[in-house]
Amino acid sequence: MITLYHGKTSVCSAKVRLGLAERGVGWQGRIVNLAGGEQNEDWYLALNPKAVVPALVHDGVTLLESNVILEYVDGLGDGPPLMSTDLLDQARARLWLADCLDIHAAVNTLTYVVSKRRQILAKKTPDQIAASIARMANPANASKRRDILDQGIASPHVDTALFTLRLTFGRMQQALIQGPWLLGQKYSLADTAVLAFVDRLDRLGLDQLWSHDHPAVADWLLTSRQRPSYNTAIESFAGAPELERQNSLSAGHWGLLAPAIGRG
Ligand SMILES: N[C@@H](CCC(=O)N[C@@H](CS)C(=O)NCC(=O)O)C(=O)O
Repeated sequence: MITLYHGKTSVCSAKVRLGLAERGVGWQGRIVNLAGGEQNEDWYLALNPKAVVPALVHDGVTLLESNVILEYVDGLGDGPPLMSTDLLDQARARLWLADCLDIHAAVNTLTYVVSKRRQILAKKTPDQIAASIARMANPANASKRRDILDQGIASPHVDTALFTLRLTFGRMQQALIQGPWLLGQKYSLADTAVLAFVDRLDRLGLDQLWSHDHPAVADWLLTSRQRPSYNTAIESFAGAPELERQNSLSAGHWGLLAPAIGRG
């Protein structure tokens, strides 16, 4: 039996759900309420002391880190895995998986800077914010959250995020010219790994990060969303992307980020 501990709109969770859907692997889910801080409760810390999702338990064994889980579930499905048997293609796919660590940090930064920060500041008093940060079991995540809530667009995390994303979309454009997929003709684990992050940025109304200079990314996103796994793993949890994008645009997300672009 496979149990996935995941967050509905968590990008790292969506990445694993995509892998499960692509490979037709059966699973049962336990949603961890991230906004409510459930990841910091003792029962979850016993599974993942880093207080982050996803965690996957298979026959009593706990696996952590979305990259590791993704490669594991890829091996569980019937038929050929999404990770190629060619050594060079494996290395190229693993480079995308490795990049996902930085890409996730960047997407997390922008999610908080353009969207969640405003919601949190509007809903919670300074004392409530301090208390919820004090409850965060992971000190690295807590200090990043504090900095972004305090500084918003001026946080140094924003420059780091924009640097990462400039490299990412440049690299994606270059790879996708030989596409339609990141490794060329064949859909691979690299595409599965990266999709949830680009999908989130698009939902945040930040598609101008790639739409002018890296148009192949937009085509790849469109094609990826047409795969049945997208609906099963992302849309059925997060809702319709276009609706969210329109809401994000009217909330002025892009306008908030744009001044930082020349700086990043
Ligand atoms: N490197 C980890 C990162 C996991 C991670 O940071 N997950 C986020 C959700 S996408 C989380 O659980 N955040 C907890 C929090 O915000 O307190 C992975 O890829 O699994």
